[in-house]
Amino acid sequence: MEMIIEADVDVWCDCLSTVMPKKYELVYFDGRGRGENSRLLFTVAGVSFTDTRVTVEDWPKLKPETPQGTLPYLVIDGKLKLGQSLAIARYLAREFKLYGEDKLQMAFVDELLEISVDLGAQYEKAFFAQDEAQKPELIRKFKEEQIPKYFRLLNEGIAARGKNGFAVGSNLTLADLAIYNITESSGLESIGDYSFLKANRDKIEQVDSIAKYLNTRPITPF
Ligand SMILES: N[C@@H](CCC(=O)N[C@@H](CS)C(=O)NCC(=O)O)C(=O)O
Repeated sequence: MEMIIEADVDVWCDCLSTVMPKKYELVYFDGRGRGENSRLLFTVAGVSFTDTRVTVEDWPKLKPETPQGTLPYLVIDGKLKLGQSLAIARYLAREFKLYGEDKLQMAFVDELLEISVDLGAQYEKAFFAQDEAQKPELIRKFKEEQIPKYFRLLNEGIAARGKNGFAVGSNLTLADLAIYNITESSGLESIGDYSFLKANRDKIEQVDSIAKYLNTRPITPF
């Protein structure tokens, strides 16, 4: 399945067209998972991209053509393929100036991004466990132990690094999007207990381009 996601041109400046590659294609499964941070970056930047969603049936024949045998990967100008979700997200965040305003802010963005990755690893361990018999217990532990631990870390991080609801500094960055994405996957039942995290989610949902995207993106189980 392939969708061309047209940019909402009003939200981004003309100057990008002179420095940006002309064409982007993001290739991932039909889920949010490791692809969604990049889709959100395109959305916020107002940059069009082709959103290619590979089916489980088509995956074995595509796998050998991917940079590291995994998804997602990004195709730039129809030729250059970049693998690894974090490399892609960081590249796009730098290109779209969504990586913080100075080197220290960039480090803060990385700090929160890495916490979201750690939480994502715990989420995968529980929800994608191969052993079906063990799965309910792993999910229980995830909810009772991992969510409080990582939501607290994210909450404290936002309190320490952000302003006016944003995770780092006073503008939207990759950190906001990574936190938005992983908290959605982890489960939002207890988010009200974490006031900075909750305020951050609310802030991101109020961004026009994101609100529009959330209303139109495919609904997927992960
Ligand atoms: N470190 C890689 C991990 C990529 C990864 O494991 N992707 C999974 C989907 S989320 C995948 O491609 N699974 C299919 C396979 O390994 O054959 C990244 O962040 O991009």
